Amino acid sequence: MSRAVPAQSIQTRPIEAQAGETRTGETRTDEAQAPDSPLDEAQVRADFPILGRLVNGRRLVYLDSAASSQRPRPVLQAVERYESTMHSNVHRGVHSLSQWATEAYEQARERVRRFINARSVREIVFVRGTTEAINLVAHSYARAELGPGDEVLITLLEHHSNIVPWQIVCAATGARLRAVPVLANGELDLAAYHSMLSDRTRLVALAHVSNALGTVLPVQELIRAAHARAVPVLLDGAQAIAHLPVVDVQALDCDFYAFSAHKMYGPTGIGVLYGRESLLAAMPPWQGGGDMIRSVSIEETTYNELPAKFEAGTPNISGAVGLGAAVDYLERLGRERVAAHEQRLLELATSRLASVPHLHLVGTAAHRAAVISFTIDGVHPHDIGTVLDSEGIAVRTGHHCAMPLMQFYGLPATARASFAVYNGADDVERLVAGLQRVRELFG
Ligand code: 7TS
Repeated sequence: MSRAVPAQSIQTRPIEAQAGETRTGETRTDEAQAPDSPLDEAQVRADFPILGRLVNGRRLVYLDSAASSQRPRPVLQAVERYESTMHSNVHRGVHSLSQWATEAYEQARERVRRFINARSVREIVFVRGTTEAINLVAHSYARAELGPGDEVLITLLEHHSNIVPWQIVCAATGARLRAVPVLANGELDLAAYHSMLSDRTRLVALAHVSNALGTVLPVQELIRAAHARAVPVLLDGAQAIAHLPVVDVQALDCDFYAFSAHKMYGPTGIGVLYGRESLLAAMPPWQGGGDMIRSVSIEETTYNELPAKFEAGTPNISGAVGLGAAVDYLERLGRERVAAHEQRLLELATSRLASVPHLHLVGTAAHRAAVISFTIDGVHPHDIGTVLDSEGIAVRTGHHCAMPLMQFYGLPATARASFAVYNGADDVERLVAGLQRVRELFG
């Protein structure tokens, strides 16, 4: 069971061809753009085939990228090329397809390592997504570390996937889950964080960016304070990874970082757990099966090295390939340019929505990613979403899997517009016009 495939053993170079293909003009994003020039909106939009379709007779305005982003042609092509020219199982065979598949899978891991600046590919575990990454840490790391009297510290603005796994392990171990409150504007109550961090805290788990409000947490300060007490920190990066100008796990000095490919222009069913190698090495496997073992007898099993120890069973190989292509795509666009584009949209949308009568923004933190939650007096958010859909505009309505936060605001739900690289000022105008229509229909 070899993990590394010697380059000279490969007859053709399928992955290089794949990467090359995305550079030959089949995608329209312009590599020659100067790093500080603005994003070419028309070119980027043309990369996403789904944006060409009509919804209810109107050009689709997709403002639900926080739930799942769309995929550009280079990602679709990379997955199709993998599936149609090199699919086999990984880490198993001497035959060529298995070697190509293994190389494709492991090259994707290296791309992810570089993307988040991890020290080693041993720190990059492929999982199904953010949810599975957090559950892995909860069940492998926290279950062994926690006992009665210990505390896990989260915040009130977490997605359910950064709440429920901790409730489950706390119930199993007798530990206590505590949530740091937020301020009315959606920022974290920093004074409360510092006072709640204590000798009992064994783990801190925080959203890097809130999915419901867009708040960007000052994670470096929060991590420094936790580390001063030797408490490890997990960051839920689901909403950060595709939207911040940089995510550098070494600069952040976080211990775990979780994200999903489908929120960064990659496929569903694949995501990443970054873990500091010293922690991952000491953690027991979570799931047992093929690929995660070195040798098995009925009496005893020895485990494979990192990261295979945490990747039991046949993985999502084409998903990893698609994730690798999504990393390339974001890097070609330039993450700073993407973040600047989205910040301009956020400013525009914030000021344009302020012109809609009886509309209230929920969450106005000073540092926000391009997510806007809002309510309109007298109109249920689901009705807002339904009317907008009839106009071809996709937003999410509901509690955004952040029910404790909604409770804090005394709201059952909000409408949420979340922006991505393919949105433009015209989308903001369509949203504002759609909201005027909501007002007309609901008086
Ligand atoms: N953490 C955050 C901050 C999220 O926004 C989400 C998904 C998850 C975790 C879970 O990610 P998954 O890929 O494992 O499902 N957020 C949303 C959302 O805002 N609307 O739909 C899903």
